[in-house]
Amino acid sequence: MSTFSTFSQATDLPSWAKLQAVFDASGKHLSVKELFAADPDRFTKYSRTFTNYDGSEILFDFSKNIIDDKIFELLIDLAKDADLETLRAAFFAGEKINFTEERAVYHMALRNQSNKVMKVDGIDVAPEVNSVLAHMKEFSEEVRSGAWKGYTGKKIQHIVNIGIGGSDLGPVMVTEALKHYADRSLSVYFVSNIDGTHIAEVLRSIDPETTLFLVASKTFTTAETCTNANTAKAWFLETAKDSAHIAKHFVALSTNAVEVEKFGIDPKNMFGFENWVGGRYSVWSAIGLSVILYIGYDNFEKFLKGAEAMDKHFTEQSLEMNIPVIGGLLSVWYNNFFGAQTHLVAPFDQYLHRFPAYLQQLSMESNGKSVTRGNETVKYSTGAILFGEPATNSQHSFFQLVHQGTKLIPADFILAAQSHNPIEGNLHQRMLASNFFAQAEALMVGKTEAEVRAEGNPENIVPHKVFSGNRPTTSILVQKMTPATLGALIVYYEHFTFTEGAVWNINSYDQFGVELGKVLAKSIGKQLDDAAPVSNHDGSTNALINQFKMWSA
Ligand code: G6Q
Repeated sequence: MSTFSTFSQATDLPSWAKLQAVFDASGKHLSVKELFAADPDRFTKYSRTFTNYDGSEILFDFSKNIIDDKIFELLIDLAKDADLETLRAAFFAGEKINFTEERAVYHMALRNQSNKVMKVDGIDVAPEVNSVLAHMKEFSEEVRSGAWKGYTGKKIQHIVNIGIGGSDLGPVMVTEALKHYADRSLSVYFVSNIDGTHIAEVLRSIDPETTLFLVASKTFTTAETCTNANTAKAWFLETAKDSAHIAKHFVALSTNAVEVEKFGIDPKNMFGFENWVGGRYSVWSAIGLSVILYIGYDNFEKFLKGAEAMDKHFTEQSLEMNIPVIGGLLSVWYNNFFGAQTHLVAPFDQYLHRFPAYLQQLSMESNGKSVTRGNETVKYSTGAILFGEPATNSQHSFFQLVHQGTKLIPADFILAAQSHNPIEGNLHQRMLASNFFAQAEALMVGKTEAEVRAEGNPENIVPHKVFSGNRPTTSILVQKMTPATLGALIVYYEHFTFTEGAVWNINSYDQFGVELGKVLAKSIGKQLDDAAPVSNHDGSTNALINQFKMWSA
């Protein structure tokens, strides 16, 4: 067993067996509507308010979930039985809880705005974090003010982040989410896909004289990023000619100084971080440079402070009051007892349109695991399939299945009370908000046969218009989607994911699953260099490759 595992299978935990018994006896038949009718305090009992460092608040309403007092108590026991608090202490002490890669998981040190001593391998990492932040501040101020000039003396207008996975999804999501705070004279672009279309389309919109490329790669060896960065460099040099000009137009966000230098980027234009920052947790690091350039350093600092406040909440609050712990435990409840396969996150916020995509990586790369921390195959279901789209758009597409399908789909709805764009006398915002409330209510309350009949529907139509209801939602109401709020919200989901992983007894911090396909792609890539037919794969793969060779010739 790894040092961080004190049990084998989550199903062996005493509270798991108790939860199973309660589920079988009554849990699966609980009606949230009836629980509300019976308990006027239900909302108060199951909602929690998070107070951010700036005094702003976020309301997490868990009361529409299928739980009662007994289940809530047993879920908390489950966290205790799984030794969540011990693992959390190791996590925040910089211990190597990512034991398969022998790494600490210490992105919390990147948002250590209160400047605590935070050690990895006995060394305080705070000074290094602060020095990179100071470098990013100085650099971003130069670029934003126009003091930093392109090779022909012009101010930078276009920022292109070249990176993939964790070196892309965070920056894309945050720049979109906080666009309200952006310097609109700058445009940001993100190139991630190896599909040449991605970079080709971006290059069509920019000008080499006024473009700054950020090559974002922790390892600086990722095939997609290296290929895209080389394409960008070749495109730039077509106009700029002299490779000395690269210094003004390419910077690197990486841990690999050797490869950065080989690429031709001056090490003083490199913003570093350490291997205790996992890719999907790296938006808080140098990987966030595009965010800083776009919204300014002060706003980024607020983003970090909001994140730090949620870390503080997570480490200091009792399990019963701990918002990410409750969220994660409810996810286990649905996943493992109700057999739910999915987790829907629907932001009622257009600025958050990439938030579900970001959370998909956070959740599914972290908890898409089937081996315990004790190296055994898990005997239960782990990571949920996370999906989502902003509402109200999603209501007009897949919400049908959420309301009337055969599957239980636990959902999170997110709304900011104050819109950044209160246009038409705030009409849009009121309509948006009314949908936020209505969807959660409708999913819980449903519509009975009697109600459908009373509406005068013909008898053969009645069953089609019935809504079973009792479909669980968590409503997250923020005051305004500020940098501080977004920081806290992301960290809510980070520690939600940690909680699930702690109970499932899996290592949430490695990602070997993405390796196999990468290795195969490399060897097949070589076979695509010529027209000779291949025969060393399975029948389907051989036929597909050979057809591709014929059609692409
Ligand atoms: C995230 C993953 C992965 C990673 C990308 C990019 O946790 O490790 O998504 O971020 O593969 O890696 P590089 O930053 O090294 O290019």
